[in-house]
Amino acid sequence: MRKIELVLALDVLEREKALDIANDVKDYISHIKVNYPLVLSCGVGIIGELSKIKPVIADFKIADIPYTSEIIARIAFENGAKAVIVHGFAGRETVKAVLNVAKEFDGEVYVVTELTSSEEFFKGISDKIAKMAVELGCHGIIAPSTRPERVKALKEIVGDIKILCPGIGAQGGSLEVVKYATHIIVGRAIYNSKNPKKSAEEIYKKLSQLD
Ligand code: O7E
Repeated sequence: MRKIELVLALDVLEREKALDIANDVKDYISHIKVNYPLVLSCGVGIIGELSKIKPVIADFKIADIPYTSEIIARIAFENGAKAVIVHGFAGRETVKAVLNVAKEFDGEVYVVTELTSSEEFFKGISDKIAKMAVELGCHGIIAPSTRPERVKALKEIVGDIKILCPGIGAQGGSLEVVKYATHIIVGRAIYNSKNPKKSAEEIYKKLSQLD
């Protein structure tokens, strides 16, 4: 049976709260995704602290020139990240630069194809981004659960690399994407819940049943 993992998007601002929630839900998640809100509030050292609980995906949405992108990726990996997220639209050279750093740390690189919130400037582009991710040997893509038909199409392009789908819960994404995804990324539906552990458990169980 195919197992779909739950990734916690930990977009809270306080260190204590982040660590408490991560500890609380750790039995139900495979990774913690750390984004700018937490790192800009607590400092990059939070990646190392959370890594002691679960592997961390550093979601710095890297989208710069190769030189700068490499530095950003290096900071993430040096602080204990297991994977980084890069924007595919930044181009092949940027993705290659990030992959080179990842190799040094035995880390992974996930490429954003199109955003859950808007496809305005991604139409016709995201398929090319997905192809590039596979050609370069990236480990996964980020694809929108808000548009399951797009996740299906992207899956046909990328085959067996990881597909991480944000948008379930607060953004109204569809669990239909479990047919194609390897990971579901959930933030507010867990960390804003009155009982994050219970909410994470419910989503985890739902994923197991849908498998
Ligand atoms: O809506 P939530 O609270 O469940 O959180 C979703 C998380 O996934 C949040 O950290 C957001 O930045 C991220 N995300 C999207 O919501 N949509 C996307 O298209 C892509 C991401 C993401 O993780 O990819 C990195 C760019």
